[in-house]
Amino acid sequence: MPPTPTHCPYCALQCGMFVDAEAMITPREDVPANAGGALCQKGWTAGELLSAPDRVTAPLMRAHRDAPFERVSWEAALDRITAEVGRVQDRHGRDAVAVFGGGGLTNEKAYQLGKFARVALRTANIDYNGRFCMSSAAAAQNRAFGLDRGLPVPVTDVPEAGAILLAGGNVAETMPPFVRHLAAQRERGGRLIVVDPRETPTARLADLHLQLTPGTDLALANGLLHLAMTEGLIDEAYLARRVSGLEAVRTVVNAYWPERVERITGVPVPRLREAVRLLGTAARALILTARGAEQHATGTDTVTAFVNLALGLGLPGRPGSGFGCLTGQGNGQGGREHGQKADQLPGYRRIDDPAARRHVARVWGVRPEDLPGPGLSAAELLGALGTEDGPRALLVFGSNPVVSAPDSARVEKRLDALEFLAVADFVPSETAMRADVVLPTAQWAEETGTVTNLEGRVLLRRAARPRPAGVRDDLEIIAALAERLKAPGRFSTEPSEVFEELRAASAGGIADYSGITYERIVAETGVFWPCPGEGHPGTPRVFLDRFATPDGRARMVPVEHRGPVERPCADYPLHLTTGRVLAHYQSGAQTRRVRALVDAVPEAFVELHPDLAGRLGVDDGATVRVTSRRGSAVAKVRVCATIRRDTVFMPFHWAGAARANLLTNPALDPISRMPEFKVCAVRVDAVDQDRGTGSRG
Ligand SMILES: Nc1nc2c(c(=O)[nH]1)N[C@H]1C(S)=C(S)[C@@H](COP(=O)(O)OP(=O)(O)OC[C@H]3O[C@@H](n4cnc5c(=O)[nH]c(N)nc54)[C@H](O)[C@@H]3O)O[C@H]1N2
Ligand SMILES: Nc1nc2c(c(=O)[nH]1)N[C@H]1C(S)=C(S)[C@@H](COP(=O)(O)OP(=O)(O)OC[C@H]3O[C@@H](n4cnc5c(=O)[nH]c(N)nc54)[C@H](O)[C@@H]3O)O[C@H]1N2
Ligand code: SF4
Ligand SMILES: [Mo]
Repeated sequence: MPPTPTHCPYCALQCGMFVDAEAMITPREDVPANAGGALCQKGWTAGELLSAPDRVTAPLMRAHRDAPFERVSWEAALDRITAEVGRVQDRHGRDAVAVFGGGGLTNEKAYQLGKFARVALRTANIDYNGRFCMSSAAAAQNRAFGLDRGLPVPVTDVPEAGAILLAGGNVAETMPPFVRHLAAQRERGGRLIVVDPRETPTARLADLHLQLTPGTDLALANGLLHLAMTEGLIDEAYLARRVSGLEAVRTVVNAYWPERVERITGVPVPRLREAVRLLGTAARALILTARGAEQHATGTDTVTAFVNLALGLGLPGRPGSGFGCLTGQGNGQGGREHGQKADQLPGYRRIDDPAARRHVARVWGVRPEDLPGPGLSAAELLGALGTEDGPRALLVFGSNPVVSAPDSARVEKRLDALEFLAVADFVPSETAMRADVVLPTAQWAEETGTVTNLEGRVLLRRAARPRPAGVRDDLEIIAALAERLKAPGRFSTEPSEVFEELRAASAGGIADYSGITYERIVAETGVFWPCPGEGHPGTPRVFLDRFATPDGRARMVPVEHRGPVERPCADYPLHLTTGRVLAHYQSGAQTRRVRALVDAVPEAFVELHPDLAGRLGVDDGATVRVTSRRGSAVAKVRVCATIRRDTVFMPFHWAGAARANLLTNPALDPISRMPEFKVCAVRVDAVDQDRGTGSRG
């Protein structure tokens, strides 16, 4: 059998790859995202997880949380879930059963899960881990442009940009093949500006590194717009024609003079000037944000400040230019469009919009008045589990919040307070191991479905291998539960049939997929949404003629710097920021089971500046305890001069006592409901291995 062309199971770049019958992986060269056939180490080794020794291959069940799991039949597991759902809903109402999804699910699964929650469970409470991901960028783009797509242009436009500003993204580790597009840009004389408190491998590629204090991006962006205005780099004609709200923004950014911005951000004035000059004089320029700028309690306003800068320079809607966000998960884009969000119906429709409810109810064969309203957002949903008014039962598909949610010790308590927890996963994740029932699901190479990558390009993943005996895929699980719950309408287990229904449900919505077919995706190597008809070419570049707002103009919104919720103080004198390393993915549930990746980075660590390490009297490899107002985590020291003296960094890929999320602040952005993953106040104590005590810093 020839190898099957498909895409990577991990990040939003969705590199093209071939998978053969032995699960060997080789790169495809026809997919623009990884043109030339690059893959990162995670992609190359993705096949190993298919035969992970501890892969779940039979449903697991236990009578109560302290009992050991037993392997049971699918009938027994599904019957138990149905009975528990019925019992909880009879006693506490429909919303007492909640669903938690993931941005790694294909479009078909995300769509079906949203439909299942609204039609089979009839609960308002479904949300997903994308709230922890790019939701602030989504909220800011919706507010400014009326539409939220990761990149406004295909990756093939990236090399054409004269200047790129990347705020809070470390693509050299999080999307390594993307660096090729940046390298091509450099070769053509383009310049790269990176905004990051750490001198990351990405920052080292840049012409200009703005090494700001964590949580000060908003002031930086306002300061850059201030300079663009005072230095005559503003595109007045474009603003007059295409944008509203300039005057209010001008008033606010007036107060962000360079010296003040240097004081807030720690970035020297000459660097601010250089950044604005590069951006403002390039014929084509891109301003991009990623999690570093977005995962803050002021994330939506921070991204808005960068959008304002882009609009001031006249970039959005100009060929090869614009504002964009680098989405994160494999289907981070599509996963947020088709209804697994608490406030949303398929096609990026609002669940509180009567016309949207009528349209989707018709496709689903139910009455609009039978659809629930908006439910709790991810962090609030997790926080309410097992409380008096909160959900009493939870079904999880595609997330591992015990490791990845903020203040995760509290999340463990909330999960343990549930009357019932079921998790569908292919590995015994930390969250699955707290459940009453675990349902073994198929993996990416064993099933077919579409994903929408960071460019807004809809791609087809194809089954390349049979799944192990005993395993079902998510669509089969959802269909079997829907049938037991006597749900109206149809829950197909055929991905292509689910996609046909998704096309109809999304038709006329913002994320309109009605013109996209599996055949077209294959023939055209992906189709860009919006694509409102089979004769429509798709939309590789957005906003060329108008923005997706009612009057077609983009909206500038004035925003003020407020800074992080927690500032360093006497007890917690350092900033903690968190993020990723190349070898591991997210909660680590997948990559901590791949040998080469474990060998590459075997355990959690905390980056300390040499001065700080010296003050603490710790060397590279020593063990330290990092403590915030929420709790403590223990990790090995990595001494590096690439981090600011006032900041420490921990990746969040490890479980147990090494969890960065034991420390993080669950404070939420008021608009996107994004937690403040990227900054909280901590202290670091050297752990004397013998006595468990040590010095403080
Ligand atoms: N190897 C790997 N790749 C991944 C993933 C993974 O887990 N591992 N996950 C995927 C997913 S879901 C996502 S969302 C993306 C995330 O991709 P990125 O956003 O690139 O990843 P992060 O490491 O979370 O954050 C990026 C940078 O933000 C910086 N930062 C921290 N605080 C601040 C701040 O206040 N301001 C600014 N400007 N920068 C700050 C950090 O130092 C870090 O270098 O990666 C995707 N790709
Ligand atoms: N401190 C800190 N915390 C963070 C972040 C940070 O930067 N700092 N980043 C946040 C971000 S951006 C994200 S996206 C989240 C991600 O965090 P999580 O939501 O925990 O993401 P994963 O680790 O990818 O978890 C996915 C789980 O679902 C399983 N899975 C994968 N695919 C499927 C599927 O198709 N079906 C089913 N049923 N299961 C599947 C995997 O085996 C795994 O156990 O973490 C957030 N947490
Ligand atoms: S960059 Fe992302 S999509 Fe590409 S191989 Fe690595 S993890 Fe997979
Ligand atoms: Mo993410």
